[in-house]
Amino acid sequence: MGFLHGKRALITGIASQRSIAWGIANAMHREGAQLAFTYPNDRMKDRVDEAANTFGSNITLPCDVADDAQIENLFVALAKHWDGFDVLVHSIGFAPREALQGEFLDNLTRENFTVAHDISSYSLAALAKAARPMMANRNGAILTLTYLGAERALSGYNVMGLAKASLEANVRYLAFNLGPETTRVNAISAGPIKTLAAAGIANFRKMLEHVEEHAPLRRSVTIEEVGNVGAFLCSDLSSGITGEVIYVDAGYSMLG
Ligand code: 0WD
Repeated sequence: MGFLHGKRALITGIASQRSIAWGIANAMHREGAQLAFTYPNDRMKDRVDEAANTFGSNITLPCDVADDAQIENLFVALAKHWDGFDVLVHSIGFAPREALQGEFLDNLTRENFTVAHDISSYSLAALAKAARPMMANRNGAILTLTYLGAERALSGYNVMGLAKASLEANVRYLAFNLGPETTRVNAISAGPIKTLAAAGIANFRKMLEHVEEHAPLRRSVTIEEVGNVGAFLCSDLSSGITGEVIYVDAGYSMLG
């Protein structure tokens, strides 16, 4: 029996089979969790329906996290399938493409800053708040994805680094707030992986090559490796861990 047997998990952020959320869904499915999925717009619906099908689920629900009404409706709709659930995976990040070109100040605007923080950080707390009545007192877990650019100035990551720093603080405040009702909140800081989101970062190829040359394991990581740690962090095996950022990066972050 898998270590997530009996758990119900809502997974956001599947955009393709290369998505980190795909790796997490795959590991959670293997470990026995029942899954439900969100898609951000009609264009993505078929792809997410297909993913759900792969993982033995027929629950796919719309949710663009830029829209308060869609966040609220998501849990009204989910409640028609499940009376409660145990795991929320937030695998969502976005900044306007031009903000990830050039140096930090080149394309910095109030609008770019706001959008990056809204979609990449605020959405975690907004989803956690709306999910709260369905997740409380079940030894549940919330998981998000962050990147080393939150704590180091990395060329090209620009305003996304600020948004990820906010996201990591968000993890700590949520963990503090939700701990008394037995919900844990953690982040995985993943090494660079070639996904659709990564394609928007001008320097991405260079970042990947640098990691492959210098990380202790002399390679980057896979969505399977991130998925396995995600499944662990959302299971009762990690019941003593909350408010943490766990690195799945082939050891890169500890280099001087
Ligand atoms: O190297 C990488 N790929 C890393 C990614 C290293 C470390 C962290 N991460 C983070 C990302 O910043 C993000 O938070 O992992 C998370 C997942 O990213 P991913 O798997 O690399 O990228 P992708 O497959 O593109 O999934 C991100 C998805 C969106 O995909 P697209 O490509 O359509 O932007 O985030 C979702 C969407 O599915 N998303 C939204 N979902 C709901 N509402 C929204 C939105 N407004 N915007 C984006």
